[in-house]
Amino acid sequence: HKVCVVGLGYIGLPTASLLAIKGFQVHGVDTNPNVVKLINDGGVHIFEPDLDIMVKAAVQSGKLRASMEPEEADVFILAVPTPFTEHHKPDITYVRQATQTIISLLKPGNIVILESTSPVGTTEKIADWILEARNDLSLSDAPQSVCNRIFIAHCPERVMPGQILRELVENDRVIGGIDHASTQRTTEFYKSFINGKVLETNARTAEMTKLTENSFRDVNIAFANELSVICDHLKINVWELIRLANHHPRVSILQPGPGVGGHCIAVDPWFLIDAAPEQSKLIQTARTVNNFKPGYIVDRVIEKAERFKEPVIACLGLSFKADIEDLRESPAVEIVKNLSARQIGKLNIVEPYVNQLPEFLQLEHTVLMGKEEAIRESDIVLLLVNHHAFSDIDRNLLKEKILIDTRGFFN
Ligand code: SAJ
Repeated sequence: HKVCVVGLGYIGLPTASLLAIKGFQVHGVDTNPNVVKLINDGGVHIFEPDLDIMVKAAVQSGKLRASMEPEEADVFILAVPTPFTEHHKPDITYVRQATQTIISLLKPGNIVILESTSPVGTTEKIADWILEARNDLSLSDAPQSVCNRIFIAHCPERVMPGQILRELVENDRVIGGIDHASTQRTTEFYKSFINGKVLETNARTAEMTKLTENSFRDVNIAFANELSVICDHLKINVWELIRLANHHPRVSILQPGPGVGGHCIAVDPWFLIDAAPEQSKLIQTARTVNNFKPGYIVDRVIEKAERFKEPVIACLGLSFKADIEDLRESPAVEIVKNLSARQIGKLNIVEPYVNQLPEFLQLEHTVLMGKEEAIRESDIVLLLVNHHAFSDIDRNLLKEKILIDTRGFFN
């Protein structure tokens, strides 16, 4: 079997290399020439534990090759970004473009799989785009057209950054075909390289399942974040509160933090809200609660900083969550940017996963430092990311400091 993976990002690249390791001939496609070259040289452009080793092995085995153009294959996997516009509308331009690039290559018997998290109805749109351009292909099981048929399905990615390689193999997968035969063919394909269960449904339900999973998490984090604000008001330790409440057999509260970041949990609920604005009140409120949190933290820091003439604030962590280097859509970045714009003092920034500050933070009053040095020199310590690398921080260093611990890390 030959597989063509379109989009070599956080999902496409690990999937392409896993398939290559499992023995498929894999052709990876990316629109960025630097990414293509790097991968063909056995390198990676994203950080994910052990991904570098896997890509290298896949390329060296001769089973994985990348280019800017797709090639004929048996299976096509689309793993391109599905961002939202500034008005919170889903933007499926990349899915459309990726589909356009493979249309002329499709042959009867091919399977086209959409892995990108997508608004409900996207898989049906892919089918429409393909069949509009290729009237020689069909989705029909009628005897006269069966030899022309192709298979189209959605199999939403479900992996967690930081654990992608394990979850890619172990997680159960939901597969929703545009019709029953598409579901079956796609199921057979996934069963050949993953260990998790493969659960069959239709395309719209599969799309909705993925959006539901991430909205579930967003709503539950919002609950924890709301508790943290209530607890501040009532002078109760929210971390202790949650720990105690979670001893109840049917209570399982998530952890509050500085806000919700990344390109999934903070984005996907909008796909549901856009499709059913009147029916999605709770999901909308969760977004509001989580988006409120960074500004709330900034206000808490400013309150404390006012006591000092020239406050120095140690900001621990920039990434959107623990133990990864991804700064995109990070509430920690939003907070640090905001503090920096207000010029309230010097910011000693600590982020073990980067070698230099992103350009927008390269300012006179911001400096990237080692953790202990940054804390020693500071008046206020602002913990933003619960990186494992912070766990050996000498607690004595914190004694004289004002601590704002957004993750309950030092609790
Ligand atoms: N967060 C909290 N408190 C928590 C858990 C998370 O504040 O208790 C914050 C994190 O710090 C981070 C944000 O939420 O800023 C999102 O982090 P995450 O770990 O919840 O999720 P992601 O974005 O890394 O990955 C999610 C996963 N979805 C679910 O767990 C339902 C992953 O399985 C999906 O594949 C991924 O989104 C995706 O690509 O959609």
